[in-house]
Amino acid sequence: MLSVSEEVREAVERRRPVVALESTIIAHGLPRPQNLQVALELEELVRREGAVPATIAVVDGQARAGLDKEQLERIAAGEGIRKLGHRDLALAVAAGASGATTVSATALLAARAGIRIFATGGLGGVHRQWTADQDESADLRLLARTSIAVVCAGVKSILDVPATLQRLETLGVAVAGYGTDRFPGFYLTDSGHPVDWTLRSPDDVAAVLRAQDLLGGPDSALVVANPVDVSQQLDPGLHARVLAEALRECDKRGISGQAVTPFLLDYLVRRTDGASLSANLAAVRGNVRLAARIAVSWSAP
Ligand code: PSU
Ligand code: MN
Repeated sequence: MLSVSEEVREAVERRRPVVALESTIIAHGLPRPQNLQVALELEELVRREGAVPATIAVVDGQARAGLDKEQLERIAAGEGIRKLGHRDLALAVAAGASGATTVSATALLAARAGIRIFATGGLGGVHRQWTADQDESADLRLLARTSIAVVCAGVKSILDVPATLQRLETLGVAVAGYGTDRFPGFYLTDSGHPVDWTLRSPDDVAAVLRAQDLLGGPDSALVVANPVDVSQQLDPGLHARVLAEALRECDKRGISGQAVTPFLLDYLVRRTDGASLSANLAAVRGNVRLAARIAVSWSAP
């Protein structure tokens, strides 16, 4: 049911470094046509560090790890490309549909393909209106039962960050700051909340993965929270102002479910004149680079 490209399969078999990349950020998180360039650039960043990229998506009912250029173009073009969480995978496969995979679906398929390291922008989590609509991303529960290291710039700042951190704790998902004792805020270097653990090198991260395996217990993820550099973050004042506006607008228009996250991300891009996009891209690039270094360290004998 899962088609793994030859390059990725060979790398996994030989225990060479591989990094899984998600496709929702490409299809639904970034504006066209820049998103295709970004997808290609992210794969190139992984290669430059000596690892193999495995972008994950469903194309014409076939779940894939490792896309060729044509498949990547299909996903980036966005036409008829659905947003697939892990619960949607079987439905999409059975329907012969095409879709981009979120963190939850990507992590699931990556683990199935034998990939241990995954890079994205920001995780989904508990939305600010949770008490009214119970909108909590499926990302969190999936990470609670999947053995994968996910490198991210924290969780998207459009969320209720402390509630999301609490859920990660309740669900038993390991969280560590990379080079920081502050939890990153996606577009922002610091979300305003601390983390209990700090890892300082790719070798540090690989050591945690080995310890997870040796200790056993239920499969679960390691969240490596890697902050965007202060020089590249979105201005915190602008962020607060535009986000408040975006949340009001989302409410007013009655946007709900899967549409919430893409709406808010797009609103921020438009109302910050692209500044949120720059910060988002800086965060993703940094995460992809770090994930590749971790994969190199993890695969070293
Ligand atoms: N991070 C980004 N851009 C994105 C997402 C994350 O920088 O588009 C996507 C991820 O795929 C994540 C999803 O899994 O948003 C969460 O969506 P939801 O809140 O509907 O679960
Ligand atoms: Mn949601």
